[in-house]
Amino acid sequence: MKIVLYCEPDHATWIDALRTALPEAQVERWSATLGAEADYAVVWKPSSDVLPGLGRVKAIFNLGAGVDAIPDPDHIPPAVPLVRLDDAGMGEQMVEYVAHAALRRYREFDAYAQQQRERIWQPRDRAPKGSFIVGVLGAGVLGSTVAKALTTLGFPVRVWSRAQKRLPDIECFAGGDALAPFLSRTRFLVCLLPLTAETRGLLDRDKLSRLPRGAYLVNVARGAVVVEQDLLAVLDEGRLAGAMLDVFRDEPLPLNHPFWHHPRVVVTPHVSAVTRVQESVNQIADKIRRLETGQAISGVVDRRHGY
Ligand code: NDP
Ligand code: OXD
Repeated sequence: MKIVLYCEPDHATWIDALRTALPEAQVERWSATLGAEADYAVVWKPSSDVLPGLGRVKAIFNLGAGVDAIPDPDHIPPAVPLVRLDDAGMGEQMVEYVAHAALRRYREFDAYAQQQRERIWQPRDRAPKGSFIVGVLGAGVLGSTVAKALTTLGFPVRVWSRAQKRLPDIECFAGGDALAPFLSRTRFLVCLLPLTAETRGLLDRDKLSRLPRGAYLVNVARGAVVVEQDLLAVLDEGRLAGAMLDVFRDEPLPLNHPFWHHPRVVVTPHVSAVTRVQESVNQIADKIRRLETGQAISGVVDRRHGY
C-alpha cells in the first residue's frame, strides 16, 4: 500500500508517525510522480497541483477538522472520500479554551484585573448563572463536546446547527429561521461552524446586533465566518462587550490589524485546538484499515455542504 503525505513544512514528523502506525505501508512525501501511484493521500493545505494528480487514491485524509483549505474539492472524484479529523484530541482542547473564556467573562476576571491595576478593593455583583446563556454555533464533533462541557459548569446552553439535534440538557435550534431567536438570548456566543459558502460572513453586523447588549463572542472556528469590520463596529458602539478570537480572516494576523491592541479583544494565534500527531495518525491508520477491509468510516466530508 502506498501513501503520500503533503504537509509542509512538517512532513518529516508526520511521515515517521505514519510509518510507525502503518508498518505495512510505504509512506513518502508527496511528489507528482508518487501522487499518481498512491493508494491514499494525507494532506494539509495542499497546493493546487496536489489533488488533481492523485490518479488512483482510494481516500484523501485532511490533517484537520476544517476542510476549507482544500483547493477545488471538485477535482476529487465523487467516489473518493475526503475525510477530515474527527476530534483526534481537539475536543478536550476546545473545552479548555472555551471554558476559560466563559469563566473569565462570567466571573469578570478582566474587570478584577483592571481593579487590581487601580488598587480598587470592590466585590462586584454577580449575575445569576441562569442568565448567562451560552450559545454554540455548530453542534458537530467539537460544538457538541464544548456545549456538553459548559452544561457541567452549570451554564444554560443552546446550540445551532443545520439539522435538528437532541442533546440532553441543551436547547437545540436548527436552520436559518432559528438563528435570530437563537441569538436573541445568547449572552456568550461561541463559533464552531466550518467555513463554507453558507457560513462565510455569517456573523455580520445584523447577526451580531441580534445578540443582547453586552454579549461576548468567542471565535474558535474560522476567521472568515465573522465580518471583522462589523465586529469592530459593534465592539466600538458598546453593543458587544468583548471578544476572544483564535482565528482570523488573514493568518498570521497582520501587524497593523486593530484587533491587536483593541482593549476588549483577546487574540490567540490559532491554538485553541492544535492537531496532535499521534492521535491523528492513529485515527487515520484505523480508518485506512477499515477501508481496506470494506468497513464504513466516520468523518467523510459531505461535498454538497462543504464540511
Ligand atoms: P463538524 O462538521 O463536526 O460540525 C460542524 C457543525 O456546524 C455541525 O453541527 C453542522 O450542522 C453545523 N453547520 C455547518 N454549516 C451550517 C449551516 N449553514 N447552518 C447551520 N449549521 C451549520 O465540525 P467540527 O465540530 O469537527 O469542527 C468545526 C470547525 O472548527 C472546523 O470546521 C474548523 O473550521 C474549526 N476548528 C478550529 C480549530 C482551531 O484550532 N481554531 C481546530 C479544529 C477545528 P449539522 O450537524 O446539522 O450538519
Ligand atoms: C483544524 C484546525 O481545522 O486546526 O483542525 O484549524
